[in-house]
Amino acid sequence: MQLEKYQVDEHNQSLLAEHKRRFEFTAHGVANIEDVLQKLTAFQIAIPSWALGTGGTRFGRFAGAGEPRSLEEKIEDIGLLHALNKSSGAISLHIPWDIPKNADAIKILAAQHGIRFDAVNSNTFQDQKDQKHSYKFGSLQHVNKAVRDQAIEHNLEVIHYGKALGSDSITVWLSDGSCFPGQLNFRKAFQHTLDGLQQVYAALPDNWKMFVEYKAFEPNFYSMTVGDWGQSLLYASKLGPKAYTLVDLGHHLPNANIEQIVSLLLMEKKLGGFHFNDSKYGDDDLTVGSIRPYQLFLIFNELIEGMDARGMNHATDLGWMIDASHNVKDPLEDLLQSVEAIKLAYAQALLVNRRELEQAQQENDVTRAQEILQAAYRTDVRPLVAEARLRAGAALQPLTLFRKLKVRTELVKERGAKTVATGL
Ligand code: LRH
Ligand code: MN
Ligand code: MN
Repeated sequence: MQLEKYQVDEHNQSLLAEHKRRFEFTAHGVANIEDVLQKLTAFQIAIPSWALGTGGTRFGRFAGAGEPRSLEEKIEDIGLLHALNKSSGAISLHIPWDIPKNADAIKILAAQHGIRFDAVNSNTFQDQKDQKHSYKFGSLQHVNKAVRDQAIEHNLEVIHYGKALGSDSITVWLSDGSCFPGQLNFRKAFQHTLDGLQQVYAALPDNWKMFVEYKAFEPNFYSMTVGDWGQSLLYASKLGPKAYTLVDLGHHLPNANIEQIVSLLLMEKKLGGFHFNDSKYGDDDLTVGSIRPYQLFLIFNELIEGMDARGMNHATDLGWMIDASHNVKDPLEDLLQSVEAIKLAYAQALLVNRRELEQAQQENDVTRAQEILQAAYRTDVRPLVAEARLRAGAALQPLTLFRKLKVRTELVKERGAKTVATGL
């Protein structure tokens, strides 16, 4: 299924008068409105290839209908999202869940939908069929060199696929760790992992980045070999200037101050990118902004502060990816909601009066500082994000149009009711 321009135009036309009224009201209070709109338009968020089917838990999976059956259909799905919101112009591939067998054709298809390839992800947390050595006791940390070499080889293969697609970064997330005290020699596990990452790093093309993603727990529950931002930063620092820390919002212990982590990583030039999602307990992978939207705003507030301090380009200097997938919603609707939540938090953070905030901080005026942040957070920025979409040729209300056009029903007609996408 493909969205036609006239369908978007008709939808926008029907909502235009009301939108203009709301936009003018909000825009009136924003001094640098054109700058804000231009930044919102430029900001693109990569969609993970593993989130286009219904996610599961270890207790079961309830497959949706009309799920994409191939990488080509996943790209078509992201094309639909991008046509609706003009904010999802990138895909992040997980290999071997999605192997681009014919990279040239895949690249052309993606380009037709205005989609580029963001970070490629390696997978040494599952055993694949025909794989020689098992990752049951880890991959790069493994006590057996043959297992470590196999994991290194896989990462090199992922870089190879990424190069063919025009990607310029690899995300390495390791599930390595231990489940019980005494199982692992922490020092040796770290050194083996560092050695493996160094070999992968050595194979990076000049313009590539490596993102080292950390996670506090799961699937290992006693120790994780890349368990927090300190450990990730240690690896990234030892590896060199092309290695960065990747922050997945769900990968912290409860109540972690993620915005402070972000600020310091940025200061150290070691923040590489993001996996956006939301959670109440652990790595819940829920829709972005569904549980803690204020935290998301505070993170964006630090991102903008830190990126502006270093003269960075908000849209292109960090990797922005969603990493959310779950059991109960239509994955495409869910992704539309996640992208919208990210853009709303970004828009709110763009409205923070930085000069006044700095002054309040300088004067230790704590009350005023809080007022300034919350004034931005409590602004209804939905009309600003909608206006940016309108100017980019997208839908004023992507979710409404998605439902009105019965996109899922069309996809079920094309693909059938019983289809299962690859992924978690
Ligand atoms: C691990 C993780 C990591 C994986 C993805 C599927 O929890 O966040 O980024 O690649 O989930
Ligand atoms: Mn992740
Ligand atoms: Mn995760």
